Amino acid sequence: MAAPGKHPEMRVWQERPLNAETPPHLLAGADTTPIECFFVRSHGPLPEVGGSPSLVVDGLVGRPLELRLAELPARFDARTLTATLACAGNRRSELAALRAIPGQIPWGAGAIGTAVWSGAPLAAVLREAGVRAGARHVAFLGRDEASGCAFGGSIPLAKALSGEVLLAWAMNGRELPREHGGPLRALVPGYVGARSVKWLARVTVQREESRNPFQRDDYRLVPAGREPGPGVGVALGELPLNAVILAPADGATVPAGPLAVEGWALSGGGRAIERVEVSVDGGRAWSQAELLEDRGPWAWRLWRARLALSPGPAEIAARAWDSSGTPQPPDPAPLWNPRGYANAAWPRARVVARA
Ligand SMILES: Nc1nc2c(c(=O)[nH]1)N[C@H]1C(S)=C(S)[C@@H](COP(=O)(O)O)O[C@H]1N2
Ligand SMILES: [Mo]
Repeated sequence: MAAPGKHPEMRVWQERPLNAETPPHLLAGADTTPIECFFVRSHGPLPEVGGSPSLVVDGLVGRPLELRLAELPARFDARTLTATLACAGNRRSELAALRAIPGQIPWGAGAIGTAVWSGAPLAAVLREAGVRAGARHVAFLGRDEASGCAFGGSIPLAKALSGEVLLAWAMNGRELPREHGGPLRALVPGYVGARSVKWLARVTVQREESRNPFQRDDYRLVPAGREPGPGVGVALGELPLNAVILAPADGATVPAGPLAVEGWALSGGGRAIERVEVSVDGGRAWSQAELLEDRGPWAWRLWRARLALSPGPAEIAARAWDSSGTPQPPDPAPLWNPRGYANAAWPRARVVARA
């Protein structure tokens, strides 16, 4: 299966709607991900956005707005930032290997990418509308029909006013591509991808969290042993501290001797990556990885290390720390949850070194 406009080596889980992940070798070595290599996660068909579409801003505001999308760049000062977008279901396959997770795409570690996004800060738009007392959340609504309703979700008002949340119309210096939510999407850095609502039609300031099924039923961390349902568990927001090994591939055969290992580390909430360590014996002894260029608080930090492998099997592991000092959990088993979200266990690559 191939996806139009996408790299031929993308892993296509579903063609219509398009759901495709990036294989590790296309993510390695590039701190921003080219659009043709950027993962796509869509719950419903691409909406037709014709005519002169507008964005409605309503709810608990002093002045409801209806903004023509074409006028946004002239009306608001654009902000450009580098941010990693990660699906909450990234690395689900490792959880599904422990216990089945039916009805969900078994993403590997490639439902993630980093781009340079430009748009109007949501804070500036909300300032123009005037947020009223009692407001606690800001809800987004898309134009697509995803399982019977438009896709939507919400974020806390404090995050919405933070300045880093964009109403984005450009990605990597190009007009926002349709499959990534063009002409306009929300971009919520440091949060699970699901809150970065594509094909944005409406922004509603409100007292409560969004009642959209993708906030109320889906994209919630449900305790193991409970049935997912409306309001069960917590709505996902900030991303956990996470890291992935991009090379060597899990299961690879490599020459014994020096081995280059590379990957990414990312934290939510804008916390900086302080340290990444790698192990060649499954996590008993560790050595420091080198952190590559810092692209700011919302982007992953690429890292690399050189290890020495003796002939035979080896288990390479990695772990990251962020500025809060939080460690990553060693194993995915205690993280298992019915929908398979938020796997942030140490990444491991089992390899065989040949003399
Ligand atoms: N309108 C709409 N917005 C959406 C989605 C969707 O299906 N419809 N999928 C969400 C999910 S789950 C993710 S991970 C990201 C994926 O963004 P991308 O396809 O640009 O990579 O978009 C989010 N925004
Ligand atoms: Mo997602």
